[in-house]
Amino acid sequence: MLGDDARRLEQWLKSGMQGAMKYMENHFEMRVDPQKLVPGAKSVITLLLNYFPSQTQNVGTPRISKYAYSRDYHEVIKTKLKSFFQVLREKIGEIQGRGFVDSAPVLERTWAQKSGLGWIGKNGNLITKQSGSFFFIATMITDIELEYDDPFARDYCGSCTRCIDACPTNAILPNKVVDGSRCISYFTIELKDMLIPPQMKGKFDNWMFGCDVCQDVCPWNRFSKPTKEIELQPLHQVLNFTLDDWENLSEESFKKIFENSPLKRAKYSGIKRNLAFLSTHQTSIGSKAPTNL
Ligand code: B12
Ligand code: SF4
Ligand code: SF4
Repeated sequence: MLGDDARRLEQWLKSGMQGAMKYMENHFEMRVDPQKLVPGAKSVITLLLNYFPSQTQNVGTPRISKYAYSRDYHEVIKTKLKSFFQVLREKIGEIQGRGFVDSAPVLERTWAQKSGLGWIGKNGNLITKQSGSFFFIATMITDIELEYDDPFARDYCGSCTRCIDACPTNAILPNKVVDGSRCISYFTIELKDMLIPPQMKGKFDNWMFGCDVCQDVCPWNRFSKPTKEIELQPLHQVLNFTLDDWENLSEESFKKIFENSPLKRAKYSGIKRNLAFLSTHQTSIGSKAPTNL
């Protein structure tokens, strides 16, 4: 059962920082108590998978967050979790439990910090000293007792405020609170069937799907190394599509090319909306400086 983290989540929800992500309001009890999600749970195991790509998109094209360069990580990680369970069963004997990545009511960053893997940065992300923050978090909740690691006690952000200063929409608030309803990732991916509010005009810095600004500026990400995971290699369309390619992409081709990609979460209509928002509200596509029309 989580104490402080439960209160932080409650406060976040009360302030409406989930915006239209109504799923964040569901299953509060499960989210703060793994025993409610997996009856008989005794341990939480946290795993990280690096997704930092070896190549980046061409400059000047609509920008995609690095986590979405490859095929969908949910599928890649679910397969890995199944094999890990198999290995554990062979080594330890019959164990029960479930593995999760991203979509279940689990406070994944909290458990990663409690498992001793890293600290929560001012940008809200879990950061490790060895490799920064460009990794996915997966969580296994099991009925076995283990020798538990100590929580990660230190915070290596110090007096740095680079992420706060660089966030194009001022979504990063004091005390490591990120207002989800102001984040470009929310507007470009999670906001379904709705227009992006006009107050955001000129602020997206050419991001079409997700946003990496608060991680790109983080000094700890100097230590990021390209992932060796073959399943997470970038799709060549993500790297090479020009603005014209995106604008002329048909729904049929979108569905075919991005069938197994995170981009399908925004749907064709979402990508088109984002492109239209960028072209109407940016003076120069691809420029790094925020443009205000
Ligand atoms: C909803 C969600 C979003 C929303 C809202 C973001 C948010 N701030 O919550 C949106 C769509 C905006 C989003 C964006 C992104 N997301 Co997201 N998202 C989630 C999701 C599904 C739930 C997060 C959640 O519970 N939020 C509620 C808030 C209250 O919880 P929290 O931010 O996790 O904070 C908790 C802890 O950090 C802790 N905490 C907070 N402050 C402090 C302070 C101290 C001192 C301590 C000890 C603890 C602590 O308490 C909080 C809980 O009460 C998780 C998956 C999951 N099930 O956990 C992925 C997840 C957090 N997202 C992830 C990623 C990669 C991203 C993006 C980088 C994607 C992108 N490039 O566009 C951005 C980053 C934006 C940012 N700076 O946070 C990864 C994070 C990996 C990492 N290294 O941390 C996750 C874990 C998915 C995964 N399985 O890999 N996301
Ligand atoms: S992902 Fe982008 S918009 Fe969201 S908090 Fe980070 S810098 Fe701000
Ligand atoms: S940019 Fe600076 S303040 Fe922000 S998470 Fe990284 S180290 Fe912490």
